[in-house]
Amino acid sequence: MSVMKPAILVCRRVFPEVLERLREHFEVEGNDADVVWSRDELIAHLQGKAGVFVTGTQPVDSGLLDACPTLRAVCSMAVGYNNIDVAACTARGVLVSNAPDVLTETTADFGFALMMAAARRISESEHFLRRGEWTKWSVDLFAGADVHGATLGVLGMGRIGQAIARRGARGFAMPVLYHNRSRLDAAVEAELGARYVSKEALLAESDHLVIVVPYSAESHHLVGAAELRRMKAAATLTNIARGGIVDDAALARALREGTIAAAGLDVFEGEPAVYPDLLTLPNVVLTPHIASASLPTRKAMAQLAADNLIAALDARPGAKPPPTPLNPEVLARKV
Ligand code: 8YV
Repeated sequence: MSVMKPAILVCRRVFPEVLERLREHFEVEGNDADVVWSRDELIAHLQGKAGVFVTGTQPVDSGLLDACPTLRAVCSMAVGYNNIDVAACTARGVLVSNAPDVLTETTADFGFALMMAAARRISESEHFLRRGEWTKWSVDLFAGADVHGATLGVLGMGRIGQAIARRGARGFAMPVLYHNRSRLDAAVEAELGARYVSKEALLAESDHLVIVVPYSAESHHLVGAAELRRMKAAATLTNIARGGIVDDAALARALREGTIAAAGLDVFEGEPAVYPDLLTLPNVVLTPHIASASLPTRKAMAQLAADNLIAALDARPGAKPPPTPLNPEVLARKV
C-alpha cells in the first residue's frame, strides 16, 4: 500500500537537486518562475500544505498561520529569522528552523571584502576608470584608508562577527574591539584577540566598523545620526546584517557631509528599494544582499532547510530531530 506523502510548498526557485531530494519525501509545489508572491498569494499556495520552505524574505506571522491551519513546519534557508514570528509558530505547534553555521565563513569573507572596498575606494575608482576619466597618475589619486593595523570594530559578536574578528586580528594585524548584548567568555575573547567595549567607545575608536547584529525592534536604527557623529571622520561603516539596523537616510547625510569617510552596504531598509541618495554618493559600495552568495554556500543553506523540513515532518517513531530548530520545545510536545 502506498503511503500519501505530505504536501509542501517551496516559496522561491531553488537548486534542482534540492527539489529532487524534497520530492523523495513530499508532494512538492515549487516556484520555478521565482515569482515574489503577495501575502494573499502565499496563503493561497499554502492551503493543504504541511510544510513550507522559505527564504529570509517571506513574512510568516500569526495571521498567516491562522489562515494556513495545516502547516506544521516553517523551514528557512536564511540564518536571520526576523521575518518569522517564532513565538506565534510555537504557540500553534509549528516547528521553525533557520540555517546557521553553513554560511558563516562565506558571509564573513564578504563583510571583509566590502569593508576593504570601502576603505580602499575600489568601486569609486573603478567607476572613474570606466568613465574614461583616468588620464594621469596623481600622488593622492583615490588614496584611502589602510585596513592592516587599523582598529576593527565589530558590532554584534555572534558567529559571523567572530569570523570577521579572526580575519582582522590574524590576517591583517588589526586590534579588534567589539560590542555585543552579552560579553564573550574571556577564553573566546583571547582566542579572537578581541576587546569588549561600550557601544560609545566602539563607535569612537573604530577605524572600520562592521555591523553583524540580528534585526529586532531593539536593533532598529541602532546606528543613526547620533551614533555616526561619534565616529572618526576617516572611519568606514559596513552593514552585512539587515536593513533597518542603520538609518539609511542618516548614513547618506553622514557620507555626503564627511562625518565618516565611506561605507559598504549589502542590506537596505525596505530592500530591494535603496534610499535614493545612497545611489548618488561615490563613497559607498552597494551590493544586492549577496554576502552569503557563494554557490557552494547557497547550496548548503538550501540543503540544510531541506534537511530540517524532512526531519520535521517525519512522523515515524524514533525519527531523527531536525538539525537546526529554533523552537525545539515544539518537538518535545509531540512525544
Ligand atoms: C540570505 C541572509 O541571502 O541568511 C540570512 O539571514 O540574510 C542571507 O544569507 C537570505 O536571507 C536568504 O533568504
